[in-house]
Amino acid sequence: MTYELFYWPEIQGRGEFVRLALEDAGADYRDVARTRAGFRRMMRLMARGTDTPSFAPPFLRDGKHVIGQTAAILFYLGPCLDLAPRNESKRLWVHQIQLTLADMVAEIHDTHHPLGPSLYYEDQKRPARLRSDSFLKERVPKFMGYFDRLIGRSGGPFLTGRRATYADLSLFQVVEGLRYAFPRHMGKAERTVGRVVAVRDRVSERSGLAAYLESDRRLPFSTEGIFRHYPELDKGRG
Ligand SMILES: N[C@@H](CCC(=O)N[C@@H](CS)C(=O)NCC(=O)O)C(=O)O
Repeated sequence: MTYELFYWPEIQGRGEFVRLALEDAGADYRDVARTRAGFRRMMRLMARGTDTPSFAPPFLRDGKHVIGQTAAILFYLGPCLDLAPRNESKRLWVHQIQLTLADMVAEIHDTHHPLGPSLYYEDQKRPARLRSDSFLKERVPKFMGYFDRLIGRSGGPFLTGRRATYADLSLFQVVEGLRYAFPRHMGKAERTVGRVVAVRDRVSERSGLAAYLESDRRLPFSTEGIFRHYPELDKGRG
């Protein structure tokens, strides 16, 4: 059965967290909305046409299941793709970590849109500077320090131990996105979270992912996505 992934066609966005898991596992999947007809189907499915309509993409269809919310999709896919532990409490632990990553992703979005998605970045530049400043100074070390400690207490090399899970792939994506958005700041901030950087490096070398990252299926980061590079927001503080 081919998985169907529904996400906006021109950005990595939150769809990328799901895509990384599918690509890592070499799963058979289609990025449905990358064709015009598929895009229309995505909009129809959100409006009606399923008993479990999503508020926003990404969502995934696997046979009779239509699942929205990035963390819920990964919770479902994890065992199927061998990217989650079999043991229930360990699986819930990975889910908890993924939800914390989702919290961080929401804060990353708010660095450039602190007043909400209805206004353009250009209309909220000043609040965005204030928000980015405190995000870089306080929240990056708090989140990254937390993930770094988890790797330490698991015995490593990954977040929950010897085997990589979808949460490690998501941590990779967060580091990549932050490097794109805040290159000056991250150059310094990464020095104190060596275990997180090591997870990022290990994940990038996994065979399925390395091939994907080189392919044209991996869309570039841009100032349309969640991670945006605006030089004026990147303070270069470590
Ligand atoms: N909590 C959801 C958030 C989904 C979400 O915000 N999707 C964005 C794109 S990344 C969107 O299309 N939002 C439209 C909206 O909020 O109106 C998840 O993690 O999947």
